[in-house]
Amino acid sequence: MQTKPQAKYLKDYQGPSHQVASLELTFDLHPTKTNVKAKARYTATDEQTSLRLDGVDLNLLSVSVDGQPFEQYECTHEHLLLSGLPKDFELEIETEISPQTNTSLEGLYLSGGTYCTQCEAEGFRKITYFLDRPDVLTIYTVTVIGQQSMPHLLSNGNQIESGQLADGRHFAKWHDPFKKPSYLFALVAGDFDLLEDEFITRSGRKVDLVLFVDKGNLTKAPHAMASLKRAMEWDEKRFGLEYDLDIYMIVAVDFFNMGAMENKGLNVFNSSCVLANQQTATDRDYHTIESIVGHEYFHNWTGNRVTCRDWFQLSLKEGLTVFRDQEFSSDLGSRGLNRIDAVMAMRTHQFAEDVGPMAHSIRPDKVIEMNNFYTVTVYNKGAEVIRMMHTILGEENFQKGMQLYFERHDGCAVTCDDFVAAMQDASNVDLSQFKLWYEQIGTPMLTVETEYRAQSNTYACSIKQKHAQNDPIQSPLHIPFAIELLDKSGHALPLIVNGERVSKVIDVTQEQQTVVFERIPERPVAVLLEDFSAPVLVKYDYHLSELIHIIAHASSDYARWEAAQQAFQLEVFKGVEQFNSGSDITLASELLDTFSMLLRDRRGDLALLAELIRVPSFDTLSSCFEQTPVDALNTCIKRFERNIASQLVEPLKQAFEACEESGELTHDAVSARALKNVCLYYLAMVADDKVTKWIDNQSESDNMTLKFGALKAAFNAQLPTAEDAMANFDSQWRHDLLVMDKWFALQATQIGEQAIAKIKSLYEHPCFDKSNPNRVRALIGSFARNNPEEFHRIDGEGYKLLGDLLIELNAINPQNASRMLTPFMSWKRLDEQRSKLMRAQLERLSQLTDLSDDLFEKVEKALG
Ligand code: B3K
Ligand code: ZN
Repeated sequence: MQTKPQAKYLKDYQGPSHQVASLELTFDLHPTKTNVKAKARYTATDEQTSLRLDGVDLNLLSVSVDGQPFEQYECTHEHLLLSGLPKDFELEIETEISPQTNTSLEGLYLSGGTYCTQCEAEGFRKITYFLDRPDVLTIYTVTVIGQQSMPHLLSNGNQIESGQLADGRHFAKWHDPFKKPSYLFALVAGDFDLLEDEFITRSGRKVDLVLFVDKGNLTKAPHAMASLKRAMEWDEKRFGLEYDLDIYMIVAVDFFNMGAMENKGLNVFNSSCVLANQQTATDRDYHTIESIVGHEYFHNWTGNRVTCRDWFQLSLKEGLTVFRDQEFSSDLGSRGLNRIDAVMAMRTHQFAEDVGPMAHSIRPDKVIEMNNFYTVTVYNKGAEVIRMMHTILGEENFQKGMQLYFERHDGCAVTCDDFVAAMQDASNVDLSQFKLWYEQIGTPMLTVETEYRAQSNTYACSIKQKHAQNDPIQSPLHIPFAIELLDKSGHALPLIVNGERVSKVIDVTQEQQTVVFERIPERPVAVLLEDFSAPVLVKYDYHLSELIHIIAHASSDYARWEAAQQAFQLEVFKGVEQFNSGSDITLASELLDTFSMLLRDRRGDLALLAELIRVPSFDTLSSCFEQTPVDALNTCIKRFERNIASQLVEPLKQAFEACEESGELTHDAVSARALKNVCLYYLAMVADDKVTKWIDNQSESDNMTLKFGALKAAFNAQLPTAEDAMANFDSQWRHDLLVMDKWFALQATQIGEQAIAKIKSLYEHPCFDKSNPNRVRALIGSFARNNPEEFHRIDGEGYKLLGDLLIELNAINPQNASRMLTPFMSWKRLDEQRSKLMRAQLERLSQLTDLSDDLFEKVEKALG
């Protein structure tokens, strides 16, 4: 019988039993018999004589204490328990591990022919026995021994020695002068092409920058390098933070569970988040790469120099670093569009997590498998909480807070409370009520009512806050609520309260609050929660005409997009009713007219225009319903798209033709391509000869954004040419798996009686590989997320496809399996028949005898 995985609780936190002064590691690399020697100086923090080290899947070869063989130990499945120890001693442990058979991609593993490591959160224990917890920081010296066929032997910090060995192998020795926790350790060994550059810091130090990519991929490396240099410069300018080592290395590997990892001085990246040129990568990919390169770089201060005391504090580094990478992208690109991206992630994924069985606060207090908590809540909502502090304090005070945080905690492992305390002390702004954001669970709801009083020229706005049912915190939160009042021409009216001009951010701190704005000459249109100033839901009875007014006239890109989203929402509510009563589903003509006007006008950012006229996704819209009306929603989305296509043929054509697209990577060119692709997507649904020709031409483009845009348009509209186009793409790109991922993702969106069988048959495609997370995510992740029609088939075949795969992944790669399981977490929000079918898949999983902790935790919660 398997023992039930045990949960850990924040309330049980205790400091480490020992401090570690230094750690010397020696790796003798071998695919199945890598020898690891770990020599460390331990000092007990009190009188105890025993030490419990973490270690999993290790073959223990020997233990010695102060140079003498030591036998007073017990070795269990997850620990090494030593007893009868002095207070201060040197411990040397020799173990053997097998990177080749490690398909979990955690610990030391082989990716293609490259050795690499992934230690966050608790992967170091798969390498050697150690106090594998973030509050044990020490100085690492690492020797890597390998074959000559692996010319590059890398670890953190600076290389201090290297040389040949008698047996024809060679070694390299690395020393990292900064104390770090085990999760930031990294080792890489392989044969690469190198892109080298340098950066001079503002204090004049030279830093070598090296990008290691698979042989033959050098033409795809410059964008990541340029992104890194931009990130280094930006962090100096905006946060005053400078890089601290003499070398910064990034290695791209093909087998990786997430985007990238911020190991000190030696980032390991998923190759999909590094490699790009215009032939192989879309503009979106370029943006993602810049933001992830930035994110990992920014961790050097927020995460590495100041790290987390325990894993419950993960948002301390992740929420803050996401906030920093969002600001980086916004300062360098379009603030409005970046905000739209961030809010979309919140609304579509985080709000869904909040109403599902995995709902947790940004600082969770109970965890079974830590890898399950690298969530949109900890990351994205965590970033929103930091953003609210920034809004409340303002940039200047926020930066003072950051400075104080580093002054107090550099080199330490701290808590979210420590961060808030630094912000509060530096700014003298009381954040005691605000701190509840770290504990509350679920999405708070603000109900807003407004009243215009013509006699007094006042506009009263009353706001009521309500917590989610599953929220343990039921006292009011401190919510920065931004509001704008637009006049008839769309200009923001000055906000005057009690005779004084006030900022647009209202501090909502009570359960119910009313603000009366004065000197309002006419009934205004209210823009509520401007810029998504807090991660909350707003309930307000908008009239479609008010939303159209905002879309057409507001000056803020974000407000216009938000209004378009709300308008689609209103239309969907109406459409679902029409579906239920069997009547025709159509988009309101006022909305179509507005889109038509915008397309003809083409003022402002074309990428924004592309976003304005895009019908929100199934997942985004389903979050507006307590129970997802699957069939009605699928029908509405399709009908709306066809409506736009058929009613706006001319303006869409006009816009498509008018888009000057220079083929460059400037913001304007990227925006033009975005609009072109949206136009083509719609036009393909009503394709005439002209449109077909445009699609054919664009499919030949050597710019991947355009090429793939055309392919997607043809495939989605099931044009007669689509099948050949897909086959051509396949034969053109088989040599490039990252490009093939786009093809797999598109294949996954196909519909029709044979869809499931066809998607399943792609498992046999020569490029597909279930042990590679990128392939799995491209095909099956995209199926579950972007193909609601087939995934939610009423015969349950879509759920079965995912269920079958999860059973296989559970044995290969539990972390990836657990992430892929997420769509099943919302089974309770489906109709009776579908929820039964989904539940049946969860039950199948729960019966597995070798169910991983990762899946166990989520399945148990889902079924509980
Ligand atoms: N810190 C890593 C994520 C590690 C995930 C472990 N399951 C990447 C990042 O957030 O920057
Ligand atoms: Zn991060």
